[in-house]
Parts: sequence; structure tokens; C-alpha cells
Amino acid sequence: MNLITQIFIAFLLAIILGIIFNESISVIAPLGDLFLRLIKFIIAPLILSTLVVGVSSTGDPKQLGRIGLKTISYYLLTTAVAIIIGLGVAFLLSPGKGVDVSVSDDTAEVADQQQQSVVDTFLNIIPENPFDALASGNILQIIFFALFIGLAITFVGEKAQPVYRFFDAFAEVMYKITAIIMYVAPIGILGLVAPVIGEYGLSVLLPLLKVILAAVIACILHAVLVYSSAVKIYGKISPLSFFKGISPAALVAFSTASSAGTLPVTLKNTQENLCVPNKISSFVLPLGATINMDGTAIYQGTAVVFIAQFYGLDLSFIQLLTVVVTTVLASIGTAGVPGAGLIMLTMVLSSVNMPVEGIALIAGVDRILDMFRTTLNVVGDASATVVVAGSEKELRVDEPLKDS
Ligand code: DAS
Repeated sequence: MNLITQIFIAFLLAIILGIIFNESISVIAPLGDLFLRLIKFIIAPLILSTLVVGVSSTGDPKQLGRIGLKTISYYLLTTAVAIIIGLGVAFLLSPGKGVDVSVSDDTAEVADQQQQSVVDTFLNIIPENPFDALASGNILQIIFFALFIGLAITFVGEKAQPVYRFFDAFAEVMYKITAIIMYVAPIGILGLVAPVIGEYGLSVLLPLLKVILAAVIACILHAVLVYSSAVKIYGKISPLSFFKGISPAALVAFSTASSAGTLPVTLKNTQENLCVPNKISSFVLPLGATINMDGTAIYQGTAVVFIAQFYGLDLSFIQLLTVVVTTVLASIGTAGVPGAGLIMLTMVLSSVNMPVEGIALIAGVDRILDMFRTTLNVVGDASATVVVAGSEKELRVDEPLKDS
């Protein structure tokens, strides 16, 4: 039985066990923590080695510039479309009207958490100490470090070949470690998903079912309308093959609610199943895991409408426009870790003078919403690798999809 099937079975089993055993299923949570720690421990060395090899094997700074420009343009455009879809579906479903929900009290610290300004975000991309960036797993700073090493290898030429060969061999080792860790994925997903299902009984979910439904419908719409067309037009691959190829990473993203934590799997799936070359996926994916948040943008749009309706406030066209711009910009500064979107929501609400305490209405089910929005974030990152590789004529589409 291949890994995709094993992961799906584990996922379905997790839902069943969660419903049957409720909170007592949390006894298997350490299995999830084990898997999460295993994939987190390889993120920094994997990104560094694959990106150095990716950049230096491109060998053409002009192509690098093109890849960077295409990637960032695609990310900003799809995030803007996502927030508009999120707002549209939310207005159609009106999740905040007539809802009876108690305000949860565990959100004060969320409202106080500082978000980085866009300028700080860009300045903080430059590491003061690259080894500190590796130790702390600061992905944007690791990208910056790897880009410069890769470019310098290209400029130095023959003399730098030993450095290139080191990183090339190191990348192979990291890929092998990723493959070994993926054998634990089914058990990890069981340990991550079952306790969440067990914790959230219907009494918690029912009052907020409409806002969860609005977010999920908007995520599905975005994936079907935007990503399917993008991979078809630029990647010349069928949407079905795309979604099948990225499904293991999508499930890991759903289970972990962390784009950064899913990175090793997203890298593996895009290269092995979607035939994207390393030099593109090793740049596009780590960048996407930190600045591309289409699922989070949809969540923002849904949450803003829900909170406005709950408090009986209208949203003017200017306020909606502000939400779109703020969300796109704020997504650049949001880390791909669990709960990042809830922190960002306070910034979006205050940008349109909406009551920030409104986050307390949905904080209680944020983990469920986070699972869905992170899944879309990761699938969106993967679609970018197909679009950029396809537009650069670098997709090896003649190779059959592997059933990894
Ligand atoms: N959990 C974040 C991620 O990893 C998304 C979010 O919190 O909005 O992408």
C-alpha cells in the first residue's frame, strides 16, 4: 500500500477515533508531537542545502531574477483573489447574523501580540548572524543566506565546486532523511488529528458552523477556480493529477496546521509527484511557506464579515478595500506556524476600526479553521512551483506521476 493511501486511511481513522473516544483520545497526542518534531528538525538544513544547490545549479542570475519576480507576483495576486473570494462567500452566507456564541477569554495575549510592520519584515530578512538564523529556524533569513551562497558559488566558478558538491551531497542526505521520516507520517497524522476531533465536540462547533463552512467553501472555490486553472494553463498538467500529487503534503498541513512544518513534505511531493525541478521548488516553497497565505487571507475575509455582522456593523467599500490590501501585506509578515492567522486578524480588524475583541468569538475554534487555511496555504505554494516551472519550460511533464 503506497504512502498516499496509508495517510488517507490514518486520517479517516483519526476522525473516527476522535468521535468515538472524545477527549480521552488525547492519550495518542505524543505520536503527533513525535512526527511534528521529526519534520521540524530537518526544515533548516533541508532548506539551506536544497536552496544553495537550486540557486547555484541555475547558474543564470537573470533566470533567478525571473523566477523570483514570477513567484512573488503569483503569490500577491492569488492572495488578493483569495481575500475577495473569502469576503464574497462570507457575505453570501452571512455567518455572523443571529449567531449565539459565548466570548472565549483566552485571547487577550493574541490581541497584545505584536505584528511586524511590512518594512520590519523586509529588514528582518537579512540575518545578523546566519548560524543564529539556522539555529532559530528563521526561514526568510535562511533563504537570504542560501541565495547569497548559491549566487556566490555561481560567480566564483570552478574554485567553488567543492562547496557546491558539499551542499549537493548534503541535500541528497536531507532528502533521504525526509523520506525516512515520511514512513512515520500515517502514525503522526493519527496522533495529530484524533485529539483535535476529540476535543471539539458539536456543542463548540455548531454555533460557529456557518463561519467554518464559509471559510471551507471559499477555500475549495479558490483551489478549484484559481489553482486548477493556473496549473492547467502554465503547467499543462490536469488539476486532478496536481491535487493527487500534493495530497500527502495537504494532509500533513491539515494535521499540523503549519506550512513551515509541512515544507519537507511539500518539497518531496512537488519534486517527485509534480516533476518540479529542485532549483525552482527549493526557492518557491520556503518563500511561500512564510509569505504566501491564501487560506489565511480567506479566513481573514470570512472572520471580518462574521465579526462585523455579529456586532451589527456595516462594512463600507473603502473598508473592504482596506481589508484586501491589509491582508495581502500582512500575509507577508505572518509566519507559517499554528495560529499565525489569528494574530494577523487583530491587525486586519484594527485597520478597519472593527472591535479587535471580536477575535474572541472564533478563537475557540481557531485550530479547526487553521487546519483548513494551512492546507490551502500549502496547496497554493505548490501551485506556484508548477506555474513558475511551467512558465520557465522546466517542468519534466513527460515523467509519470510517482505514487510516493
Ligand atoms: N497556520 C498558518 C500556516 O502554517 C496559517 C494561519 O495560522 O493562518 O500557514
